Amino acid sequence: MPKTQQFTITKCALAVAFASLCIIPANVSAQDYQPSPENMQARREYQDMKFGMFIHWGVYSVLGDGEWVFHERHLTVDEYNRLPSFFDPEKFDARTWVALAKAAGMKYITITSRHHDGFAMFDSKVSDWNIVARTPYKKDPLKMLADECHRQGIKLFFYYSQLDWHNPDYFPRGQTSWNNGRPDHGDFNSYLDNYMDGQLTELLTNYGAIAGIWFDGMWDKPDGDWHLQKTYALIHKLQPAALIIPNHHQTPRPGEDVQTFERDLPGQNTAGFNTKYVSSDIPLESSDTLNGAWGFNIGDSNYKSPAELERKLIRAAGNNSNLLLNIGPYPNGEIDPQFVTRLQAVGEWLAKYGDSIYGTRGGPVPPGDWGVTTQKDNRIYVHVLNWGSPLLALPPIAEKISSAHLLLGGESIDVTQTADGVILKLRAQGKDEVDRVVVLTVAR
Ligand code: FHN
Repeated sequence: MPKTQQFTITKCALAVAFASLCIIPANVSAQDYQPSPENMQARREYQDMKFGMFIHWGVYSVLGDGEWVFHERHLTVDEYNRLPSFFDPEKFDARTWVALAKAAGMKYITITSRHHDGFAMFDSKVSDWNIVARTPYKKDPLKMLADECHRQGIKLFFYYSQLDWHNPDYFPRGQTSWNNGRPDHGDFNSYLDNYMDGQLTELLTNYGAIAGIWFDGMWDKPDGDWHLQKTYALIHKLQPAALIIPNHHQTPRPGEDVQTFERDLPGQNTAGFNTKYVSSDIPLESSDTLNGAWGFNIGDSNYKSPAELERKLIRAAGNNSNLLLNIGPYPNGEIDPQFVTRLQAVGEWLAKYGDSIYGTRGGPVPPGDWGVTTQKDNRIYVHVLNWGSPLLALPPIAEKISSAHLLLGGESIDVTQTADGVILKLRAQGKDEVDRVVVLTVAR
């Protein structure tokens, strides 16, 4: 095996991994999972936050061709091993990143701790395939980010790819495999129990309170035994409030705390990734990209406008879901100014309309082309996104409406409520008006 492929599992990491294995029986069963009170509280807080920043950033960013470049170009492991020596993000500033998320009105960040290339963007003792050991930067950006998130009051989730295109023990290979020079054998159980659980232990031990782990890549081996219940139990043991968010595109399993939908609203599958099943028990999330790419792609200028992004957020909230909006920073640590201006614009919109988004749940009226509803306490927020006529007819609302007014400015709105439905009288759409929010006060 070439030297670069040798994984240096230290005694220390093994001790941590085995300590957890001693406490968590291998046969931990799905039925054993009862979310702790801290976990239930974290789920509610998660739903209240509504809007998060997704960040795909790794050594692949150097090539400016997305996070799948290793696979897309069918590089060998030896070739890909050259990449970390070019990754030196001297402009990375955790304070600026977190401040941007805040300016955008985002309440949490979910960042790739490692993507499918298996390269740890943190100081891992489990393997030297990590940013501190292999790059000229030699520092741990996730530690800086975690400290800054704690300082600025932003929750931090770690994305973790279960799929690994680099580690020989990721064997048998999955459906995305190609011949990249790894040996034709490996120990998948060791990969899961020592390597992956060892790194998860590091992430949930060395970075303070972590809001959760966002898993991705299980779809690469849909029939594999991923030791999920053991890994989930480890996470909940280390940090009971940490939420497990699996992007496996399947019906949620016990131990999972949030159901996430990729590039779609809950229940939709226009992008071809998701199950149409929508959980009514756990919080929901929809993830999407600000342009078309996850990791930095120099050829992608397909930026969504602030109005499009605001509508995505509104539609997510109206579908009882969070929106996790992705950016792919440059390899030098800077964030594309096109991302920055758009995020700031969304933040300005939220500064005015946030009351109808944060802390809400999906409203009583089913979403439609016309718009969506959200609700909080004794208020129903009617988000009008398409103005077809001056009268908006909604299906019946069970509670008695006592008043209707515009969220912005407080102007009273004519409302008629009968057993057949609710009719709102609306002025025509204003220039550049994205969302007309009518607040219905109801008896609850
Ligand atoms: O393959 C990944 C992809 O690179 C990206 O990380 C997205 C984010 O949801 N998830 C995977 C595809 O399901």
